[in-house]
Amino acid sequence: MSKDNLQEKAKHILDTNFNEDKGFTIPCEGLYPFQWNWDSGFIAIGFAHYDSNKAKREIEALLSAQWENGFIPHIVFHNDSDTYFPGPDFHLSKLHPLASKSHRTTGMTQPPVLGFVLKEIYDIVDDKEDMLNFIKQNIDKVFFNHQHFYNHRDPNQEGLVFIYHNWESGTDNSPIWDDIWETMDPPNYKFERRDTTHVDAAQRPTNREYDYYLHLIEIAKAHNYDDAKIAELSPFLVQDPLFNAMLIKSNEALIELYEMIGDSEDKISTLKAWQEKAITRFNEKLYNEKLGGYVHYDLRNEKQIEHLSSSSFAPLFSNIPTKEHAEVMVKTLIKKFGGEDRYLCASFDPESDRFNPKKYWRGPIWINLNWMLYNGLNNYGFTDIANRVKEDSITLIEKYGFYEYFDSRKSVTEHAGYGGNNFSWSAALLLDLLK
Ligand code: 9WN
Repeated sequence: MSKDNLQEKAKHILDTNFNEDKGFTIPCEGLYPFQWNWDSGFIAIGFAHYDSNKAKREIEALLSAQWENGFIPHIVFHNDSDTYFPGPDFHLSKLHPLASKSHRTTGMTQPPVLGFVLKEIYDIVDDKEDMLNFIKQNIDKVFFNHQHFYNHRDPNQEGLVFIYHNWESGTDNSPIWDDIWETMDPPNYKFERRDTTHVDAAQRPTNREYDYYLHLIEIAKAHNYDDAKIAELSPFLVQDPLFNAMLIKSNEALIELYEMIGDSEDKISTLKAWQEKAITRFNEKLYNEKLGGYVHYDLRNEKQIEHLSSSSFAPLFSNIPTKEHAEVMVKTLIKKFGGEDRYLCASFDPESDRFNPKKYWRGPIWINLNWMLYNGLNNYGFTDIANRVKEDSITLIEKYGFYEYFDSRKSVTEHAGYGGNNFSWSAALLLDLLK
Protein backbone atom coordinates (compact mmCIF):
# COMPACT_ATOMS: atom_id res chain seq x y z
CA MET A 1 0.00 0.00 0.00
CA SER A 2 1.35 3.47 -0.83
CA LYS A 3 1.98 5.98 1.95
CA ASP A 4 -1.04 8.02 0.78
CA ASN A 5 -3.34 5.03 0.87
CA LEU A 6 -2.17 4.05 4.33
CA GLN A 7 -2.80 7.56 5.59
CA GLU A 8 -6.27 7.65 4.05
CA LYS A 9 -7.12 4.29 5.57
CA ALA A 10 -5.86 5.44 8.99
CA LYS A 11 -7.97 8.61 8.86
CA HIS A 12 -10.99 6.61 7.80
CA ILE A 13 -10.60 4.32 10.83
CA LEU A 14 -10.30 7.25 13.23
CA ASP A 15 -13.25 9.07 11.71
CA THR A 16 -15.40 5.94 11.81
CA ASN A 17 -14.50 5.24 15.44
CA PHE A 18 -15.21 8.86 16.44
CA ASN A 19 -18.56 9.41 18.14
CA GLU A 20 -19.66 12.75 16.69
CA ASP A 21 -22.41 13.22 19.25
CA LYS A 22 -20.31 12.68 22.39
CA GLY A 23 -16.95 13.78 20.95
CA PHE A 24 -14.76 10.80 21.73
CA THR A 25 -13.27 7.84 19.87
CA ILE A 26 -13.72 4.18 20.72
CA PRO A 27 -10.50 2.14 20.58
CA CYS A 28 -12.21 -0.57 18.53
CA GLU A 29 -15.76 -1.45 17.57
CA GLY A 30 -17.39 -4.13 19.74
CA LEU A 31 -14.28 -5.05 21.72
CA TYR A 32 -13.80 -1.62 23.36
CA PRO A 33 -17.00 0.45 22.98
CA PHE A 34 -16.23 3.33 25.43
CA GLN A 35 -13.61 6.04 25.88
CA TRP A 36 -10.29 4.77 27.23
CA ASN A 37 -7.84 7.14 28.89
CA TRP A 38 -4.45 6.56 27.27
CA ASP A 39 -6.02 5.49 23.97
CA SER A 40 -7.59 8.96 23.79
CA GLY A 41 -4.23 10.61 24.20
CA PHE A 42 -2.69 8.66 21.31
CA ILE A 43 -5.83 9.16 19.23
CA ALA A 44 -5.64 12.94 19.75
CA ILE A 45 -2.09 12.89 18.33
CA GLY A 46 -3.45 11.21 15.20
CA PHE A 47 -6.31 13.70 14.82
CA ALA A 48 -3.93 16.63 15.28
CA HIS A 49 -2.43 15.73 11.88
CA TYR A 50 -5.63 16.46 9.98
CA ASP A 51 -8.49 17.58 12.24
CA SER A 52 -7.37 19.56 15.28
CA ASN A 53 -10.98 20.12 16.33
CA LYS A 54 -11.45 16.40 16.89
CA ALA A 55 -8.15 16.26 18.78
CA LYS A 56 -9.47 18.93 21.13
CA ARG A 57 -12.87 17.31 21.52
CA GLU A 58 -11.23 13.98 22.37
CA ILE A 59 -9.27 15.55 25.21
CA GLU A 60 -12.23 17.58 26.44
CA ALA A 61 -14.39 14.47 26.54
CA LEU A 62 -11.86 12.69 28.72
CA LEU A 63 -11.38 15.66 31.02
CA SER A 64 -15.13 16.12 31.37
CA ALA A 65 -15.08 12.96 33.50
CA GLN A 66 -12.21 14.04 35.74
CA TRP A 67 -13.04 13.42 39.39
CA GLU A 68 -13.27 16.25 41.88
CA ASN A 69 -9.94 15.15 43.42
CA GLY A 70 -8.07 15.39 40.11
CA PHE A 71 -8.19 11.68 39.27
CA ILE A 72 -8.71 10.84 35.58
CA PRO A 73 -10.32 7.42 35.18
CA HIS A 74 -9.31 4.65 32.79
CA ILE A 75 -12.69 4.26 31.11
CA VAL A 76 -15.43 6.87 30.68
CA PHE A 77 -18.84 5.34 30.03
CA HIS A 78 -20.30 8.16 27.93
CA ASN A 79 -22.64 5.70 26.27
CA ASP A 80 -24.40 2.41 26.95
CA SER A 81 -23.10 -0.78 25.39
CA ASP A 82 -23.40 -4.43 26.29
CA THR A 83 -20.47 -5.59 24.17
CA TYR A 84 -17.87 -5.12 26.95
CA PHE A 85 -17.40 -6.62 30.39
CA PRO A 86 -16.97 -5.28 33.05
CA GLY A 87 -19.15 -2.23 32.48
CA PRO A 88 -20.25 0.68 34.70
CA ASP A 89 -22.49 -1.42 36.94
CA PHE A 90 -19.53 -3.52 37.95
CA HIS A 91 -17.07 -0.66 38.47
CA LEU A 92 -19.50 1.58 40.41
CA SER A 93 -17.33 4.69 40.50
CA LYS A 94 -19.96 6.50 42.54
CA LEU A 95 -18.69 4.61 45.59
CA HIS A 96 -15.93 7.23 45.77
CA PRO A 97 -17.29 10.47 47.28
CA LEU A 98 -15.32 12.63 44.82
CA ALA A 99 -16.04 10.62 41.68
CA SER A 100 -17.39 12.47 38.64
CA LYS A 101 -21.02 13.36 39.18
CA SER A 102 -21.71 13.78 35.48
CA HIS A 103 -20.17 10.53 34.13
CA ARG A 104 -19.96 6.93 35.15
CA THR A 105 -16.35 5.75 35.03
CA THR A 106 -14.05 3.09 36.36
CA GLY A 107 -12.28 3.60 39.68
CA MET A 108 -8.83 3.01 38.26
CA THR A 109 -6.64 4.99 35.92
CA GLN A 110 -4.15 4.41 33.07
CA PRO A 111 -0.66 5.67 32.14
CA PRO A 112 -0.85 9.49 32.35
CA VAL A 113 -0.16 10.53 28.78
CA LEU A 114 -2.24 13.74 28.62
CA GLY A 115 0.56 16.15 29.56
CA PHE A 116 2.89 15.11 26.77
CA VAL A 117 -0.03 14.69 24.38
CA LEU A 118 -0.86 18.40 24.80
CA LYS A 119 2.72 19.26 23.84
CA GLU A 120 2.73 16.83 20.90
CA ILE A 121 -0.47 18.22 19.43
CA TYR A 122 0.78 21.78 19.89
CA ASP A 123 3.91 20.85 17.92
CA ILE A 124 1.88 19.18 15.17
CA VAL A 125 -0.84 21.74 14.39
CA ASP A 126 -0.40 24.80 12.18
CA ASP A 127 -2.55 27.16 14.21
CA LYS A 128 -0.34 27.45 17.29
CA GLU A 129 -2.26 30.34 18.79
CA ASP A 130 -5.54 28.48 18.73
CA MET A 131 -3.98 25.38 20.26
CA LEU A 132 -2.19 27.35 22.94
CA ASN A 133 -5.54 28.83 23.93
CA PHE A 134 -6.99 25.38 24.19
CA ILE A 135 -4.01 24.27 26.28
CA LYS A 136 -4.41 27.28 28.58
CA GLN A 137 -7.99 26.23 29.26
CA ASN A 138 -7.06 22.66 30.12
CA ILE A 139 -3.51 22.46 31.44
CA ASP A 140 -4.40 23.06 35.09
CA LYS A 141 -6.63 20.00 35.03
CA VAL A 142 -3.64 17.89 34.02
CA PHE A 143 -1.46 19.52 36.67
CA PHE A 144 -4.17 18.75 39.24
CA ASN A 145 -4.14 15.15 38.06
CA HIS A 146 -0.37 14.88 38.63
CA GLN A 147 -0.77 16.47 42.05
CA HIS A 148 -3.31 13.79 42.89
CA PHE A 149 -0.82 11.08 41.91
CA TYR A 150 1.98 12.49 44.06
CA ASN A 151 -0.35 13.08 47.03
CA HIS A 152 -2.29 9.82 46.94
CA ARG A 153 -0.32 7.21 45.04
CA ASP A 154 3.10 7.64 46.62
CA PRO A 155 2.86 6.39 50.22
CA ASN A 156 6.63 6.62 50.80
CA GLN A 157 6.77 10.12 49.29
CA GLU A 158 9.65 8.98 47.12
CA GLY A 159 8.56 10.37 43.75
CA LEU A 160 7.29 7.08 42.30
CA VAL A 161 3.58 6.36 42.10
CA PHE A 162 1.91 2.97 42.39
CA ILE A 163 -0.70 1.20 40.35
CA TYR A 164 -3.08 -1.18 42.09
CA HIS A 165 -4.41 -3.03 39.06
CA ASN A 166 -2.93 -4.57 35.95
CA TRP A 167 -5.48 -2.62 33.88
CA GLU A 168 -3.88 0.56 35.21
CA SER A 169 -0.59 -0.48 33.63
CA GLY A 170 -2.11 -0.67 30.14
CA THR A 171 -0.11 -3.91 29.66
CA ASP A 172 -2.87 -6.03 31.08
CA ASN A 173 -1.86 -9.67 31.17
CA SER A 174 1.89 -9.24 30.99
CA PRO A 175 3.82 -12.18 32.50
CA ILE A 176 5.22 -9.55 34.89
CA TRP A 177 2.09 -10.04 37.00
CA ASP A 178 2.24 -13.84 37.18
CA ASP A 179 4.15 -13.88 40.47
CA ILE A 180 1.63 -11.50 42.03
CA TRP A 181 -1.24 -13.79 40.99
CA GLU A 182 0.60 -16.57 42.84
CA THR A 183 0.15 -14.61 46.07
CA MET A 184 -3.65 -14.41 45.59
CA ASP A 185 -6.43 -16.95 45.73
CA PRO A 186 -9.61 -15.24 44.56
CA PRO A 187 -12.94 -17.06 44.28
CA ASN A 188 -14.07 -18.31 40.89
CA TYR A 189 -16.35 -15.43 40.01
CA LYS A 190 -19.43 -15.92 37.89
CA PHE A 191 -19.29 -13.55 34.95
CA GLU A 192 -19.87 -13.42 31.25
CA ARG A 193 -16.83 -12.47 29.20
CA ARG A 194 -17.62 -10.36 26.14
CA ASP A 195 -14.10 -9.88 24.73
CA THR A 196 -13.86 -13.50 23.62
CA THR A 197 -17.01 -13.08 21.54
CA HIS A 198 -15.06 -10.57 19.40
CA VAL A 199 -11.56 -12.04 19.44
CA ASP A 200 -10.11 -15.57 19.47
CA ALA A 201 -9.84 -16.60 23.14
CA ALA A 202 -6.28 -17.82 22.49
CA GLN A 203 -5.27 -14.18 22.02
CA ARG A 204 -6.90 -12.95 25.25
CA PRO A 205 -6.42 -13.53 29.02
CA THR A 206 -7.81 -16.69 30.62
CA ASN A 207 -10.93 -16.80 32.80
CA ARG A 208 -8.76 -17.46 35.83
CA GLU A 209 -6.81 -14.28 35.05
CA TYR A 210 -10.12 -12.40 34.98
CA ASP A 211 -10.79 -13.72 38.52
CA TYR A 212 -7.65 -11.90 39.70
CA TYR A 213 -8.59 -8.74 37.81
CA LEU A 214 -12.11 -8.67 39.27
CA HIS A 215 -10.92 -9.51 42.75
CA LEU A 216 -8.61 -6.49 42.83
CA ILE A 217 -11.56 -4.30 41.91
CA GLU A 218 -13.73 -5.91 44.60
CA ILE A 219 -11.11 -5.06 47.21
CA ALA A 220 -10.96 -1.45 46.00
CA LYS A 221 -14.76 -1.21 45.92
CA ALA A 222 -15.05 -2.58 49.44
CA HIS A 223 -13.08 0.53 50.47
CA ASN A 224 -14.85 2.97 48.16
CA TYR A 225 -11.79 3.31 45.94
CA ASP A 226 -9.87 5.01 48.73
CA ASP A 227 -6.19 5.24 47.73
CA ALA A 228 -4.87 4.97 51.29
CA LYS A 229 -6.86 1.80 51.93
CA ILE A 230 -5.80 0.39 48.58
CA ALA A 231 -2.15 1.10 49.45
CA GLU A 232 -2.67 -0.76 52.71
CA LEU A 233 -4.59 -3.74 51.40
CA SER A 234 -4.23 -4.41 47.70
CA PRO A 235 -2.16 -7.52 46.93
CA PHE A 236 -1.25 -5.80 43.66
CA LEU A 237 0.81 -2.68 44.41
CA VAL A 238 3.42 -1.96 41.77
CA GLN A 239 5.71 0.87 40.69
CA ASP A 240 5.59 0.43 36.96
CA PRO A 241 8.40 1.88 34.80
CA LEU A 242 6.04 2.56 31.90
CA PHE A 243 3.43 4.31 34.04
CA ASN A 244 6.00 6.38 35.91
CA ALA A 245 7.87 7.21 32.70
CA MET A 246 4.62 8.57 31.22
CA LEU A 247 4.09 10.73 34.29
CA ILE A 248 7.66 12.06 34.09
CA LYS A 249 7.37 12.77 30.37
CA SER A 250 4.09 14.56 31.03
CA ASN A 251 5.68 16.61 33.84
CA GLU A 252 8.42 17.65 31.42
CA ALA A 253 5.84 18.71 28.83
CA LEU A 254 3.81 20.65 31.40
CA ILE A 255 6.94 22.60 32.36
CA GLU A 256 7.55 23.53 28.72
CA LEU A 257 3.92 24.50 28.18
CA TYR A 258 3.66 26.58 31.36
CA GLU A 259 6.85 28.37 30.29
CA MET A 260 5.18 29.23 27.00
CA ILE A 261 1.99 30.36 28.73
CA GLY A 262 3.90 32.47 31.23
CA ASP A 263 2.99 33.66 34.71
CA SER A 264 3.12 30.13 36.13
CA GLU A 265 6.26 30.16 38.30
CA ASP A 266 4.70 28.30 41.23
CA LYS A 267 3.51 25.42 39.13
CA ILE A 268 6.80 25.24 37.24
CA SER A 269 8.82 25.02 40.42
CA THR A 270 6.47 22.35 41.83
CA LEU A 271 6.81 20.35 38.61
CA LYS A 272 10.60 20.71 38.64
CA ALA A 273 10.75 19.47 42.23
CA TRP A 274 8.60 16.44 41.33
CA GLN A 275 10.82 15.75 38.34
CA GLU A 276 14.09 15.83 40.21
CA LYS A 277 12.87 13.52 42.93
CA ALA A 278 11.11 11.18 40.52
CA ILE A 279 13.99 10.78 38.07
CA THR A 280 16.56 10.19 40.81
CA ARG A 281 14.43 7.56 42.53
CA PHE A 282 13.42 5.97 39.23
CA ASN A 283 17.06 5.34 38.40
CA GLU A 284 17.91 4.09 41.89
CA LYS A 285 14.95 1.79 42.25
CA LEU A 286 13.86 0.56 38.84
CA TYR A 287 17.09 0.05 36.91
CA ASN A 288 18.37 -3.52 36.89
CA GLU A 289 22.10 -3.82 36.15
CA LYS A 290 21.97 -7.57 35.58
CA LEU A 291 19.22 -7.35 32.96
CA GLY A 292 20.44 -4.10 31.40
CA GLY A 293 17.10 -2.31 31.54
CA TYR A 294 14.34 -1.02 33.80
CA VAL A 295 11.99 -3.36 35.62
CA HIS A 296 8.82 -3.17 37.70
CA TYR A 297 8.97 -2.89 41.49
CA ASP A 298 6.57 -4.91 43.62
CA LEU A 299 5.82 -2.48 46.43
CA ARG A 300 3.64 -4.95 48.32
CA ASN A 301 6.41 -7.55 48.52
CA GLU A 302 9.32 -5.04 48.38
CA LYS A 303 11.29 -6.45 45.47
CA GLN A 304 12.08 -5.82 41.85
CA ILE A 305 10.19 -8.04 39.40
CA GLU A 306 13.08 -9.24 37.31
CA HIS A 307 11.71 -9.47 33.78
CA LEU A 308 12.32 -7.42 30.67
CA SER A 309 9.35 -6.19 28.66
CA SER A 310 8.70 -3.38 26.20
CA SER A 311 7.97 -1.23 29.28
CA SER A 312 11.66 -1.65 30.22
CA PHE A 313 12.63 0.70 27.38
CA ALA A 314 9.88 3.34 27.84
CA PRO A 315 12.15 5.49 30.09
CA LEU A 316 14.15 6.39 26.94
CA PHE A 317 11.09 8.31 25.78
CA SER A 318 11.15 10.34 29.01
CA ASN A 319 14.89 11.15 29.06
CA ILE A 320 15.32 9.19 32.30
CA PRO A 321 18.39 6.97 31.69
CA THR A 322 21.93 8.34 31.70
CA LYS A 323 23.71 8.13 28.36
CA GLU A 324 25.67 5.11 29.65
CA HIS A 325 22.53 3.26 30.71
CA ALA A 326 20.86 4.13 27.42
CA GLU A 327 23.73 2.47 25.57
CA VAL A 328 23.40 -0.67 27.66
CA MET A 329 19.64 -0.68 27.08
CA VAL A 330 20.07 -0.51 23.33
CA LYS A 331 22.44 -3.49 23.47
CA THR A 332 19.86 -5.39 25.54
CA LEU A 333 17.14 -4.44 23.06
CA ILE A 334 19.11 -5.65 20.05
CA LYS A 335 20.41 -8.80 21.68
CA LYS A 336 17.19 -10.03 23.29
CA PHE A 337 14.36 -8.49 21.28
CA GLY A 338 15.96 -7.58 17.97
CA GLY A 339 17.32 -10.71 16.25
CA GLU A 340 17.25 -10.70 12.43
CA ASP A 341 14.27 -13.06 12.57
CA ARG A 342 12.13 -10.63 14.55
CA TYR A 343 10.26 -7.41 14.12
CA LEU A 344 10.74 -4.93 16.95
CA CYS A 345 9.59 -4.72 19.64
CA ALA A 346 7.99 -7.71 21.36
CA SER A 347 6.03 -6.74 24.46
CA PHE A 348 7.78 -9.38 26.55
CA ASP A 349 11.27 -10.89 26.60
CA PRO A 350 11.31 -13.40 23.69
CA GLU A 351 14.00 -15.44 25.48
CA SER A 352 11.78 -16.04 28.51
CA ASP A 353 9.75 -19.23 28.89
CA ARG A 354 6.76 -16.99 29.72
CA PHE A 355 6.89 -15.45 26.24
CA ASN A 356 3.85 -16.15 24.07
CA PRO A 357 4.02 -14.57 20.57
CA LYS A 358 0.24 -14.50 20.05
CA LYS A 359 -1.28 -13.70 23.39
CA TYR A 360 -2.20 -10.11 24.22
CA TRP A 361 0.60 -8.52 26.31
CA ARG A 362 2.59 -11.72 26.72
CA GLY A 363 4.72 -11.20 23.61
CA PRO A 364 3.06 -9.47 20.63
CA ILE A 365 4.09 -6.04 19.35
CA TRP A 366 1.95 -3.02 20.22
CA ILE A 367 2.15 0.14 18.10
CA ASN A 368 1.93 2.59 21.02
CA LEU A 369 4.97 1.06 22.73
CA ASN A 370 6.80 1.09 19.40
CA TRP A 371 5.95 4.74 18.92
CA MET A 372 7.46 5.58 22.31
CA LEU A 373 10.48 3.45 21.61
CA TYR A 374 11.03 5.11 18.25
CA ASN A 375 10.89 8.58 19.81
CA GLY A 376 12.95 7.51 22.80
CA LEU A 377 15.75 6.01 20.71
CA ASN A 378 15.82 9.18 18.62
CA ASN A 379 16.06 11.26 21.81
CA TYR A 380 19.37 9.58 22.55
CA GLY A 381 20.65 9.69 18.97
CA PHE A 382 20.19 5.97 18.18
CA THR A 383 18.68 6.80 14.82
CA ASP A 384 19.39 3.52 12.99
CA ILE A 385 17.62 1.33 15.49
CA ALA A 386 14.89 3.99 15.88
CA ASN A 387 14.24 3.80 12.15
CA ARG A 388 14.10 0.05 12.32
CA VAL A 389 11.34 0.28 14.94
CA LYS A 390 9.48 2.74 12.74
CA GLU A 391 9.86 0.67 9.57
CA ASP A 392 8.83 -2.52 11.37
CA SER A 393 5.68 -0.80 12.66
CA ILE A 394 4.75 0.41 9.18
CA THR A 395 5.52 -2.98 7.61
CA LEU A 396 3.33 -4.85 10.09
CA ILE A 397 0.37 -2.55 9.46
CA GLU A 398 0.88 -2.71 5.69
CA LYS A 399 1.12 -6.48 5.77
CA TYR A 400 -1.71 -7.32 8.17
CA GLY A 401 -3.85 -4.21 8.65
CA PHE A 402 -4.56 -1.87 11.55
CA TYR A 403 -4.63 -4.55 14.22
CA GLU A 404 -4.33 -4.16 17.96
CA TYR A 405 -1.16 -6.28 18.21
CA PHE A 406 1.18 -8.25 15.98
CA ASP A 407 3.43 -11.29 16.03
CA SER A 408 7.10 -10.38 16.33
CA ARG A 409 8.28 -13.49 14.42
CA LYS A 410 9.14 -12.86 10.78
CA SER A 411 8.85 -16.59 10.08
CA VAL A 412 5.08 -16.68 10.65
CA THR A 413 3.27 -17.47 7.43
CA GLU A 414 -0.36 -17.22 8.54
CA HIS A 415 -2.12 -13.91 9.29
CA ALA A 416 -0.28 -12.40 12.25
CA GLY A 417 -2.31 -9.31 13.22
CA TYR A 418 -4.16 -10.12 16.44
CA GLY A 419 -6.83 -8.74 18.79
CA GLY A 420 -9.17 -6.07 17.47
CA ASN A 421 -9.05 -4.77 13.88
CA ASN A 422 -9.41 -1.11 12.79
CA PHE A 423 -7.78 -0.26 16.08
CA SER A 424 -7.70 3.47 16.73
CA TRP A 425 -4.25 4.05 18.22
CA SER A 426 -2.59 1.88 15.56
CA ALA A 427 -4.15 4.23 12.99
CA ALA A 428 -3.41 7.42 14.94
CA LEU A 429 0.22 6.66 15.65
CA LEU A 430 0.86 5.43 12.12
CA LEU A 431 -0.19 8.91 10.96
CA ASP A 432 2.40 10.37 13.30
CA LEU A 433 5.13 7.93 12.20
CA LEU A 434 4.45 8.78 8.55
CA LYS A 435 4.48 12.55 9.09
C1 9WN B 1 -8.83 -3.04 29.79
C2 9WN B 1 -8.38 -0.17 25.10
C3 9WN B 1 -7.58 -0.94 26.14
C4 9WN B 1 -6.12 -0.46 26.21
C5 9WN B 1 -5.27 -1.38 27.07
C6 9WN B 1 -5.44 -2.80 26.53
C7 9WN B 1 -6.91 -3.21 26.57
C8 9WN B 1 -8.73 -3.41 28.30
C9 9WN B 1 -9.26 -4.80 28.10
O1 9WN B 1 -7.66 -2.31 25.79
O2 9WN B 1 -7.36 -3.24 27.93
O3 9WN B 1 -8.46 -1.71 29.97
O4 9WN B 1 -10.44 -5.01 28.38
O5 9WN B 1 -8.52 -5.69 27.67
O6 9WN B 1 -4.64 -3.69 27.22
O7 9WN B 1 -3.92 -0.98 27.03
O8 9WN B 1 -6.08 0.83 26.74
O9 9WN B 1 -7.71 -0.21 23.88
